[in-house]
Amino acid sequence: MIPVLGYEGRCVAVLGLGRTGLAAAKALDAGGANVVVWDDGQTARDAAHDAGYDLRDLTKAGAFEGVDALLISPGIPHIYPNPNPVIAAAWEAGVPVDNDIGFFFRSFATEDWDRFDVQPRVIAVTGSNGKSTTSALLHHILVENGRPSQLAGNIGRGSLDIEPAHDGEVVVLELSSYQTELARSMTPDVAVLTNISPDHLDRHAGLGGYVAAKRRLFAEGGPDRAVIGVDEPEGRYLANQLAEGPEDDRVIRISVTTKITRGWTVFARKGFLSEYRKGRQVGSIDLRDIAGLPGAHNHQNACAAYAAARVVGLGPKGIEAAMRSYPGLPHRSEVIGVRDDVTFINDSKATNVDAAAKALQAFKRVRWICGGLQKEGGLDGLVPHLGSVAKAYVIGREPEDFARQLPGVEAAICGDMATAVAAASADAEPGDVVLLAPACASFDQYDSFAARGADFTALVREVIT
Ligand code: UMA
Repeated sequence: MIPVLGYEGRCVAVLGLGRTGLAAAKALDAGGANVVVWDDGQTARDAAHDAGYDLRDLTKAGAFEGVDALLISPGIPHIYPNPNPVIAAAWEAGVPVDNDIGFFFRSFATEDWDRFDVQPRVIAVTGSNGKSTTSALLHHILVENGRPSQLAGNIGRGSLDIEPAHDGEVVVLELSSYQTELARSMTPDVAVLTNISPDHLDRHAGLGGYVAAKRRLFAEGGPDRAVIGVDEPEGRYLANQLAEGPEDDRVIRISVTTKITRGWTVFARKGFLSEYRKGRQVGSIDLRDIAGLPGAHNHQNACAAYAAARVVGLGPKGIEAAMRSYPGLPHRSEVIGVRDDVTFINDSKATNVDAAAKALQAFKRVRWICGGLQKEGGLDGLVPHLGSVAKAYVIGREPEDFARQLPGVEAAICGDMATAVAAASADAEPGDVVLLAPACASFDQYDSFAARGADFTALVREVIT
């Protein structure tokens, strides 16, 4: 764990006792802070009490008396749609509100680093889709090339949970908009934006707020290098703002639609990744047969991870070799198995329209398991990408409403996963892909996208064995 610096003998309150909050409470304690904790849920409070944490009811009047800072978890709304009442009370009491990312950046560098030959670096990865794959792939590339690396953040491990840095270490932090919006310090050496599409609009009061939350990582963090996906106007705007001109190689532009040869660029077209610097091609990789990275959306992730790995000094050959051994992440383009030339793929993490559209584009003929809790903005973004869909098998509490929004697509109203998997596998013909890519959150039927993906995986295993 990273002991939190600067709060010795001072009182810090922690709201939210999941992966972030518990790791933060430990890290604060290790740094000598007086830690009080609270969670709106009784179960989490009971668990914290049993683990010996000092509970303080932060919902009570005067609870912030003597508190120097409040650290909150990313899942707790801090402004939209409404601030959590505890956070509103902290504002009222003038107590600074921060998150684990802010505390991490203020505590990561220590005096030990004076003895290191190579200063540790932090690469922070954000974006609407692909940030987990980009982060995990980058971590894998670093480790395979002999660089010490740790992976944390939105990918499932609280940032304060990692070990203090080794000589030459690279920490890869996946950051969500919830995290970048609030952190009071964010000073990565390299910042990466994969892409932008609408997501979490309720938490940011719309697309403008969402983009502004992500932009903080670049505008307030002041990274030495920025790797930016420029296939959407938001990315082009950000790259333009950060660079002095097209040749300014502090900004590395990545694309899966356009060949860009001015400045420092990495792009993938027709399955080939190319790196250009100062007008010359300096690296290339044939991505087409890399099993762990199928489809243009994964090629975008490959471009982002490649660019960040180049920034910390790795060579194209070593990066390519590591990409070939990348095992993939659960619930992201995860091949569960093949039966009678039908491939079953779990992309439960495709929780929004853009991610599902990208998954659909990666395959030729799809039996598509979709639906769930729809996000704001509707399904219009899917419509241009339905050409590969042989039939949709719709799950969720309101499958009829989802199916109505898929013009020209034959749709079976399945309701639950078991019905959908049974129907899709019965209908599938050789060469088809049975794809779970819901374009929705899971919370109407599951606790998380991971639970939904695990259900799909278990049902598919019954079918294929
Ligand atoms: N809680 C309250 N009050 C509230 C809401 C929640 O007290 O109003 C409490 C809950 O009772 C619970 C705790 O807060 O005990 C949960 O906090 P949390 O939801 O932030 O969950 P963590 O376990 O800390 O996980 C968080 C991230 N979760 C979210 O952003 C929702 C994890 O990302 C991340 O991996 C983890 O920190 C470690 O950094 C998950 C996620 O779904 C994967 N992220 C979203 C996404 O990818 O779309 C952004």
